[in-house]
This record gives sequence, structure tokens and C-alpha cells, in this order.
Amino acid sequence: MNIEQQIEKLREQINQHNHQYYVLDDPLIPDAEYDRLFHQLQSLEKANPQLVTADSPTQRVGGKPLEAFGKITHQVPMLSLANAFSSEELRDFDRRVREKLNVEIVSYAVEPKLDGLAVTLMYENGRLVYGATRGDGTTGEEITGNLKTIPSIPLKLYGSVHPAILEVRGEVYMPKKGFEEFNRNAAAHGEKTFVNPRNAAAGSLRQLDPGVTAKRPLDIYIYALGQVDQGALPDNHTDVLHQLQEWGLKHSPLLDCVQGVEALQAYYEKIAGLRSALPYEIDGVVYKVNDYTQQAIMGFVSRAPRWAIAHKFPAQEELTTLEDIQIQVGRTGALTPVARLAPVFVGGVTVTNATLHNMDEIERKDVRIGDSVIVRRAGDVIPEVVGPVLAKRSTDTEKFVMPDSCPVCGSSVEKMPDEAVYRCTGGLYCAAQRKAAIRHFASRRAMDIDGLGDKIVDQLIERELIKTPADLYRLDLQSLAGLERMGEKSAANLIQALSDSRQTTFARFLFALGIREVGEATAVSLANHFITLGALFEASASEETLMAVPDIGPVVASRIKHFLQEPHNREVINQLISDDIKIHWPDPEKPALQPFSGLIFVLTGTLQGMARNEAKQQIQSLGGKVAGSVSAKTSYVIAGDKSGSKLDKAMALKIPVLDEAELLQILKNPLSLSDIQR
Ligand code: D41
Repeated sequence: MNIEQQIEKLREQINQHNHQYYVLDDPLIPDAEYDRLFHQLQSLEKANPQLVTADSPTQRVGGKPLEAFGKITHQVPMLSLANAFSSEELRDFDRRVREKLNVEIVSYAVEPKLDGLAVTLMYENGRLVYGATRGDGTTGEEITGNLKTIPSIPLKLYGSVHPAILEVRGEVYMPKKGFEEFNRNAAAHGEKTFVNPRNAAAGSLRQLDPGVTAKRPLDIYIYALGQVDQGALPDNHTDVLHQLQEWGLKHSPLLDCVQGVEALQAYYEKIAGLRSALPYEIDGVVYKVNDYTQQAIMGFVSRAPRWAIAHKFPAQEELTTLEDIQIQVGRTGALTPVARLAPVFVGGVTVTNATLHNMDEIERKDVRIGDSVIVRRAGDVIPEVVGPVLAKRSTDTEKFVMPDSCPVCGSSVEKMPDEAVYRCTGGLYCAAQRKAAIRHFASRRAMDIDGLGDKIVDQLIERELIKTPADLYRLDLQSLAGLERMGEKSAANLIQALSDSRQTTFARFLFALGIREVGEATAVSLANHFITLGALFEASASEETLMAVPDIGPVVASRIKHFLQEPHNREVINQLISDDIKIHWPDPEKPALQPFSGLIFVLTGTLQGMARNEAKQQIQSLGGKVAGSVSAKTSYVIAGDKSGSKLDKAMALKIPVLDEAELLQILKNPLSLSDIQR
């Protein structure tokens, strides 16, 4: 084989692997092997520059930066697409087609409508000679050098027989993942980010230096023919697209051919359901009369074919005015800026609020009150402000500043240097934090109190009917029925729901407390590890004992410690499990070690270090019983300060008496009980 033949063979191999990889998604060789072939070709071409051709795979990024783009006049105009925004408009379209064609049912080629940039590719004798943007449909910009950098665009078609002139049209797009990666990178380097993948694709193709375009993750789907000369093609659209794919020009994998308007509607719904899972952005589906003879009968109106229509999804991005930025105070005191917007219909709903996440985000996006902003609502995701339209900004806007005191309670606001969030330091003094804490406590996955909605919680806090979760259980019918949006029936239902909620699980109870960093999973770990509240209370004295629990690290341990060692929190918890409220959960499976089984304890007087209930729980968890009065059966009396008649009776019956220090000791080390007997 001479050099020329070697080069030609390498080019064919590389083209084939490109096709397998980028068009068929089915690589035949590992990347490293591909790289070796490519490198081999590069070396041969370097040594023999006279043999380099424009369609060699090495020439994808060959072009030099341009001064400006040239103009291309489209021999066959690039038409636009009419839109249908509803099923009614879709039915109208199908009815017009059937009437004009005088048929009962029509075959349609169907595919998603990509949100990218329309381009045309001209092949002469199987070689890419130029590529251009759609422009105004008649003339576009010549961007051959940039298009050649897109790996899925063949520089040379596969197969040996193609029309001498073959022009195809398609949509260049940037996959979502590539878009996000590009933006992350750009942001990290302080460079310009793009607001959406569509702009990113357009911006990348508008680069004068193909070397820049080559670094952008772009791809293409072919969806139409342009000029075709000297060569036969099938007589319908889907067959043509399949033929083009064999030549290396790939179409959407979701391309289909369906019959009748019901099938169009079903396809629309199927693709709408797939939308968020697709690796690229789409904004609807496109239907085209499949038969070319029928297309010709339909003809055109102004600049759009009568035989095709785009059935659009509700827009996911709209423009509106940012009327105000308000601060919301969350359960942990975090201040979240919320955008108040002029109402706008986006993603299928009317949006008036959108999150701005945090101060870093506001600064990065530079959004200001009064700006025209792009609002985005994709799928079920909460609406967000994408960014301002700077061209529309008036001169008198000012940068937003975080208030230095809490807008709800006036406490000072602090920011940890390593955190993006600002926090209100008011804790449960702050009504906003109290409301959020109560809402969390009552939520479905916590105490599951049915009927305690946000509006009710707001009123209860504002009217100071409650301050803590424990107060909820002390509400009566009368005070509840006095609230707005609350009838007597719903008040009674709420009282019942509160009562029902008292039967819960240890893990739910822990989760409901709203300890920072303690989510459902951590609550379950804590419950499984400590079994009883008493054991958890005791362990919370030090981070080390807490860190013995799987998945609990120093940060979470410190949060738990602080929360449980806080006297106010302890008090609320003790109220919740007290005899008045009686929040309870099924007894845990008895621990293997039950050193107190068969023993009966009586508690008397006040304990200093723990509540009576806690002591009771801990004794029970070790298998002991706690009785209310002293009798001959009593094994031990635990006497705190100011114990009265029970202590006297114990003395009389010669029942051993332990003080608080001894109680702590036996709880810690139950086997030491025998040592303490007097
Ligand atoms: O996916 C698309 N964005 C898409 C655009 C598509 N799948 N099909 C299209 N078909 C046409 C006709 C019917 C005119 C050949 C189109 C477009 N046009 C189009 N894209 C931009 C302007 C027109």
C-alpha cells in the first residue's frame, strides 16, 4: 500500500468509527484505539501535506478564525413552522389537511421539536461543501468551519451512491449535561454563562474561531431535505430520513410515523412525559404529512408549509418584571430571598413568586428590583429567576442588600464565613422560626397532624395561642373555632387529629423536633441506636457518644448536643411526653440486657439532673418497673430533694433508698446495683 492508499484507508476507518460512535451510539472500538488511528493519520498528513483534503477527519478543526461570516443564499428557502398551542388547534390542522387531500386519515412523520438552531448542510458528490444558518430563511451565514467541528456531522457521506447535490436541514443543539458543565466551568473562570442550552448552541455556532466551537459539546438531528439533484430518494419523509441516517446523517431516535389525529395527540403526551428525562431541551413536537406527493398538494402559506405544524408545550421560560425581593425566614432562621413577580404564565401555571436561593445567587446573577427577568418553570420544579435582561434595565436600579436585622423579629442577622446563608439569630423568639418549627412538627412525615395547615399555624402563632409544639396539645375547641377558615366541625377534627398524633414512633418524634441536620434517616438511626429518649438524653451530653451512631459525624453530633442540652428544648420535650400530653410510641424490642427485670422502683422528691419521666423511661428500658407508691414489694426507692412521706415509709419497711448520684451510677452501669445496697 502506498502512502496515499494508507491515508485513504485510515480516513475510511476513522469515518466509520465516528459514525458508529456519534450517529449509531454503538462504538466498535475503545476510545484509545480510535485515538491511535487518528494520530496515525495526523502524522501521515503532516509528513505529506500535499495529500491533505478538506474532508479528512483531521480537518474538523482546521479552519482559521474568520473576520466575519460570509452569506449563503438558500436555493430552496428554509421555511418556518406554524404553531399549535392546544389540542383544538391541532384538530384544526388535521381537519384542513384531510379536507385539502380529500382523505379520511393521514400518515404523519412525528418527532420532538428540538430547541436549538436550524442549519443547512450542502453535500456535493457526498462531500460537505458548506453549512449555513437559517438566517431569515432566504439568506443565512456561512458557518462551515464551525459545523465541521460537530463530530456527528459527516464530512463525507457513507455509502457510494447518493444524489450529486444533497442538501439537508437539521437542528444543532447542546445537550443539557454539556450545557450545565459548560456553565459551571465558565462561572468558575469568571466567564460569561448562557441562560439556556438554545442560546449556548447559537452562541457557540456564532464563534469566528472554529477552535472555540470545537470545545463546545454540540450535536445535530436532521429533519428535512433542502435542494436535491441527480439522484433518487424515497417518496415519503420517514423513509428519506432513514436513508439519510444510513449515509451518516442522523435523525431523532424518537422519529415515528403515525396515522390520524388521535395518534398525534397520543404522541404529544408521550413525548411530554419523556421531556424531563431527555438529554436535550425540546419545546414541543413536530408533525409532518409523510407522503411527499401529499405535501406538494398542500403547498405553502406565506413562509410556512401547510403540511407541517409544531405542537408546542407550554413555555418554560417567560419574561416578567421583578417587583420586589422579600425575605423569608425558615425553620433554622435561614433568610431566603424570594422574588415577587408580575404574574406570568409559564410552564403551564401562573407564577408570582420564585426563589432566588441566597445572596450569592443574587450577586452572581445581578438581579435587581425593577429588572425585567427571565422566569423558568420546568416540569414540577419550583419556579426560578434565571437572570435579568440587562438591555432592559433602567438606570435607577440598585443592588439588593441583605437586611442586617430580621424582617420578622428584628433580631440581628449573622452569616458564617463558610456558608452562603444569612441567618436570623432570634431562634424561637422569632415568630417566623416558630411558625416554621410548628409546621415541620405537624407535617405528614413528622407527627402527621391532619388539618393543621399553614394558615392555621400562622394564626395560632400570631394570636399567641401557642408558642411551642406542646401548646398545640393544650388547645381547646373554643379557641380553635375562633380562628379564620375554621368551622366547629374542622376544629373538632383538628382536636381529634392532635389526639391521634400522640401515638407515633420514636424516630418520627425525633424528626418532628426539627433538630438542624437531623432528617428522617438520621432520626431513624438515632432511634434504633438509643432505643429510649432517656438514653439519647444521656448520650447527648457529649459529641463522642453521639458519634457512635452510624452516619453521625461531628457536625450533626454537635447540633444534636446543642439542641438536647438546651433547657428550653428539654422542657418542651418533657412536656410532650408528660402525663398531660402523653406522646408515646410502641415499646422497643426489649434489649437483651434487662438487669432490672423483676425490680420495682419508686421515685420520690425532685431530681436535679433529669426529669422524673426521663428516669422512669431509663429504668423501664432496663427492664425495671416504676410504681407510684411504696409497698412491701418495692425493691428500691429513689429519693431526690425534699422527699416526704414515701421516704418515711421506705425507712419503715426497710426498703433500700438510693440518692440521685447512685441512680445515675446504676443507670450507667446497672450491674453495680448489687454493690450499692446498704
Ligand atoms: O426540531 C426542530 N426544531 C424542527 C424544526 C423539526 N423537527 N422540524 C422542522 N421542520 C421544518 C420544516 C417543516 C419547515 C422543514 C423544523 C423547522 N422547519 C424549523 N426550524 C426552524 C425554523 C423552521
